[in-house]
Parts: sequence; structure tokens; C-alpha cells
Amino acid sequence: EGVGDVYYNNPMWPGEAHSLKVEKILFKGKSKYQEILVFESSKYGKVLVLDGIVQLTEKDECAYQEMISHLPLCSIPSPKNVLVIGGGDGGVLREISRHKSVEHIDICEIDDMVIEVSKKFFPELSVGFEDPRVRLHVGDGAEFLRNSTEGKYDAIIVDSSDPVGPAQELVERPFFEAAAKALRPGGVLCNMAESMWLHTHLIKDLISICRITFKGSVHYAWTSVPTYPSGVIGFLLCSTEGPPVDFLNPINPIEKIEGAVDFRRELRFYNSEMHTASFAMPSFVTREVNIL
Ligand code: AAT
Repeated sequence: EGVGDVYYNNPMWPGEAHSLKVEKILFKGKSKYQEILVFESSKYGKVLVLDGIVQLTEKDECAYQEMISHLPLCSIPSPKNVLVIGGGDGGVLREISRHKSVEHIDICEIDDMVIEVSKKFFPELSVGFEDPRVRLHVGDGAEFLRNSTEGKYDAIIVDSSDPVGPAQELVERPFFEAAAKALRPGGVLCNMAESMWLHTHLIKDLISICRITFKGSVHYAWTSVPTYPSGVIGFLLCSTEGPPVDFLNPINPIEKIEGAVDFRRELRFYNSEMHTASFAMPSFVTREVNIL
């Protein structure tokens, strides 16, 4: 049974489906928010699926989690307060932990069943929750942000699912306005921003909203994740007005942070060269999305 079969109709990518061979179903459940499935695949290790959409696999999660975390954190000098929205698997927390300057990490995940399932089946990711700097909040990320103290965070990382279920609000203008407010001057936001092959309109809309909301800079980066639709995924990087942020040339390179590259498990994907390279755009994207 392929998880792809019934998903040609997913509004995020109509007319296509990707399948992975299931060796064994390990967990199937329904939370208040979504259907949760964990299976052992034959080539990508264990896979976490929410509402029929692959969220991560053991083989390629490094490309997503390392990039979404270090793109923002290496772009500012000594980040201290960080907020993660979504990310209940813990993988982004695991990556943030590499940064010694960080003093406090808030995470707001809507679905506690994702956290429980991750602790049971994905210990290499949920290890992120063991960092004493982490404070877990279970709830809606948009609401959490609306109630945050102004100027509190150096960085906000939005590791959320696609905007078809509980994550719908996280791509709308009020959410970005709340994020900009919760960041300090010269603070940074990194938001999962879909695929340049499939969602040029959505990316274009996100960039125009962010250009209005973020008075510093707005950039788009992308990486390769074979098990996400079309095999790539992008990130929107924005900074608020204040000390300028040069996203393309990281001021806080990971290689210079003592012990960061090897902490708990070696970095598999991210390095400073990948960081800079991820901002290079194919010509059609620059044209269609109007990136700078
Ligand atoms: N790091 C794995 C990748 C993910 S997980 C996305 C998480 O966002 C899920 O655990 C989901 O429960 C959570 N989430 C969704 N909506 C909200 C919300 N409103 N507030 C807080 N958390 C939320 C993302 C994979 C991207 C897949 C790309 N196709």
C-alpha cells in the first residue's frame, strides 16, 4: 500500500503523488488536529506523515532541519532568545542546541500527539527536547505569537506543516506582522516556504507580504529534500529594521562555534558554503517570483 495513491487530489500539489515503499506500519492515530502515521520505509528509514503528507524521513531530515535552523541563526551575531513554531518532532530544537550563545528556546507546537509519537519513534529528533534551555508550549503558534512580548526574540523559526490544515493562518499577513513585532530590531524570521517548482504564486505572495512587514531584508533560499513534493523546499528569510542582516554571508559561521559541528551528532548537510549557495536562484524563479 503506497501512501501516495489517494493524494493526487491534495490541493497543495494536484495531479502528482510521490510514493515510498512501506515495510511496516508502526503507528496510526488521529489527534485533535490531524491523522498521524509512522511507517518504516525500505530506503528512507522511518517516516512521519501528517494528513497524508510526508513531514520527515530519517534519511533526509537533516537537509531540512539543519537548513531551517542554521540559515537564520548563523546570520546574526550570538542569538540568545529563539522561538520555534511547529517542529513538534524536536529536530529543529536539536539543531538550535548547537548554538552555545542561545539562552532560551520557546517552542509552540499545536499537537502534543506529534511530540509523543516523535519521542517514541524518532529519538534522534526528539533528543532536542532534552536541552534544558527548551520551554515547551502546546498551542497554536499564531496565537502564541500574538501574546508574545514585543522585541523578545532574536530569531523565530516557523517549522510548520503546509497551509492546508492547522497551519493555514501561518502564511497570512497578521501572522507576519505579529512575528515582526515579537522580534528585536535586526531580528530574523525563517519560514518554511514551499517549492519553487510547485508554488511560485504562493512564494510570490509571501515575499510581497514580507516586504511590507519586514523593513530589513527579505530573501528566499532553497534546499534539496528528496521526499518532499518536487524534491526541493524553500525558506523565507526576513529581518526587521535595525542592525542590517547580510543573509548571504553568515556573520556567525557554524564552523567557528566551538563544538557546534559535532555536537551530539555531526552536521550532515549544512555548512557555510551550502548556506550561501542556497540563495542562488534559477532564472525562472527570479523572473516569476520577482526576487530582488
Ligand atoms: N520538522 C518536521 C517538519 C514539519 S512538522 C510541522 C509541525 O507543525 C507539525 O508537528 C504540526 O502539528 C505543526 N503545526 C501545524 N500548524 C501549527 C500551528 N498553527 N501552530 C503550531 N504548530 C503547528 C513540517 C514539514 C513541512 C512539509 C512540507 N511539505
